[in-house]
Amino acid sequence: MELIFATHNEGKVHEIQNIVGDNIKILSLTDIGYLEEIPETGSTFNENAFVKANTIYQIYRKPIFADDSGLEVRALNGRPGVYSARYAGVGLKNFEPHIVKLLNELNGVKDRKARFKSVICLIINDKTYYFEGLINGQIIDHPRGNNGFGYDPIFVPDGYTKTFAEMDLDEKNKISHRSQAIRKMIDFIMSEPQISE
Ligand code: ITT
Repeated sequence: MELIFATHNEGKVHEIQNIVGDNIKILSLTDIGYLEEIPETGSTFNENAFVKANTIYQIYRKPIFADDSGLEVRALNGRPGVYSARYAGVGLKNFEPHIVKLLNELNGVKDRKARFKSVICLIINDKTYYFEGLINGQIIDHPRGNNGFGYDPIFVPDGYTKTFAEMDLDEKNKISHRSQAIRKMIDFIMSEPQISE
């Protein structure tokens, strides 16, 4: 089956295609020729995931999902949270300023606890479903690693010594917030014969 993934983030597409394998063909917004940004007007991951999925569903009326995700830092009361992609400014060409801003805010702060959260909103046959994933970890002082995207170079998941950006895709996908949410979505789709046809 084909599923449209309402995202412009190629890092997300790459991760998710690796998880779902050949059974499901993932089409990104670029693949379907939708080049506009979808304004994220919500104040929660659920609301923004719905806005992205529903905007595209209303146009194409085909099975579609969207991911809204972000990094919640305990010492910052959960920031950047839903603002993770726009933390140091909107539409920046590279990600470094967001990381620099976060490390500056945590300068001298002992509590480095943080978590990544992903909420996936799936719309099929006019019905809406949500799937969630979470991973706890620590923010380190200096970026390490070149893989992944976003805040991966400064996040070390609990129980590991590597950052997400030092892991290869398979390692990150075994444990990440997004892979947990996606696996729940795939299990759901496969358990509903009328959907998975
Ligand atoms: P779309 O809305 O087009 O999907 P986006 O990058 O704007 O792409 P979000 O609004 O969901 O996506 O913002 C999520 C941000 O949180 C993302 O840009 C990263 O900065 C961060 N993030 C989420 N998951 C991450 C991960 O697995 N590794 C590193 N950073 C991540």
